[in-house]
Amino acid sequence: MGLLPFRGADSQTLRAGDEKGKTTLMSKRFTITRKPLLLLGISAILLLVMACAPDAKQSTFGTSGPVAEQQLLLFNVLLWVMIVVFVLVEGVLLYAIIKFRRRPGQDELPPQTHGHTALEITWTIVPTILILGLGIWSAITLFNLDQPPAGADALEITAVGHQWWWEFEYPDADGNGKYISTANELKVPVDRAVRVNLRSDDVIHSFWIPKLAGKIDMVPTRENYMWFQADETGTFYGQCAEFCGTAHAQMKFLVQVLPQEDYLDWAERFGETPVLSAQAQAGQSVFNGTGGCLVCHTATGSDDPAVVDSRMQSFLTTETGIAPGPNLTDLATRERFGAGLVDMNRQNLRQWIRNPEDVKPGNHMSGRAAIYQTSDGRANLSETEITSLLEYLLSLK
Ligand code: HEC
Ligand SMILES: [Cu+2]
Repeated sequence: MGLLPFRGADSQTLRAGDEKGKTTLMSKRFTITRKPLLLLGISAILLLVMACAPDAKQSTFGTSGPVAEQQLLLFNVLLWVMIVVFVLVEGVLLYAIIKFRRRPGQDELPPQTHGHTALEITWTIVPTILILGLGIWSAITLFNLDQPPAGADALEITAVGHQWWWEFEYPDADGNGKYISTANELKVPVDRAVRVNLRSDDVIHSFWIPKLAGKIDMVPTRENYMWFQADETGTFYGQCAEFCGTAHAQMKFLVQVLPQEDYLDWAERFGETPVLSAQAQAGQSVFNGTGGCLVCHTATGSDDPAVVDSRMQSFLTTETGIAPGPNLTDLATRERFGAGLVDMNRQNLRQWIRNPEDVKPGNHMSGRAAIYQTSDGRANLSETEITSLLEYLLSLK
């Protein structure tokens, strides 16, 4: 029975000689390949099922806002309609293949017919209605999700993609015209629509917060936009979804969805001068002086757009020295750093300062900052300097 697929060949070639020998040879070959195939099949199914876990941090199957919800609904309906059509069509096909197969001893052609008007009309009209319906509904959803609902008082944000981190600008963060620019962690209020303008300063990136909204590309010289709204507070995970170079897979970000008051509190306090211990003050001197951090990072409030532009110009026209770096003003309030890559704590931060290349290969900090142009790529700073620098960085909140 296991040799069923080979029956046709068998009955012709085996009759002549050693029937038994041939059979065992074939069944042996069959068992040799079956096991890895089975394992492969099981792992493929497991992987597929794991990908659907709605609780996974970047799963699109567990949504937390209206935009992602409508996109998921559209996806689910399209998927299930297609599954039903697939099963129906393949089912009828299999039924016909089996039921009308050629039987042994049946040598004449069966009666030949051509066309069946009722059937042909049905299988033209039903798919047309399905495709038109789903197509029109997809287009309606697309237009519905284009802009936040009228009168929603959306929070306006501009997200700029850089190799390989995110800059976030708030033209009016607190409702009183306060401009904020920060990086890698987007803080937004819960239950309020957020409209995001998407730009890129270098190559094409794609902005994606799987649980809140689908991805939209960030294309240099062209401004795109999208919006989302979070229905619950918490941390959401974002990811660059367009290959943008060496550290593309490590170009992540976090969205901190805060209660309204906490968000406003953050916005109002952003850029206030932090309290610095004596050691942190020593760290600040390293930051502004020997460390050369100031060349690429601002740590005392929002970035001046003109300064960001000039850093960008240097980045484009020189090999080393300057690159636009993430704003560090509220670094210590962030849960992660390195563009969502590692947890924010003293130990990880120390590792980053010593040698960013170890943490995030290819990044433009170790590639360009003067202090890392050493034979082993480690910071040209003493341990005392690094320790006070850490003290300073951890006071930035
Ligand atoms: C040549 C420009 C440049 C210099 C100089 C530089 N950095 Fe950076 N820095 C960057 C870039 C670019 C990134 C983003 C790297 C990435 O995530 O790919 C970065 C990232 C960081 C981050 C992580 C921020 C986050 O939110 O993820 C910290 C912290 C940091 N730098 C601290 C420093 C300190 C401290 C110094 C001085 C010792 C320094 N940098 C010098 C360009 C620079
Ligand atoms: Cu990217």
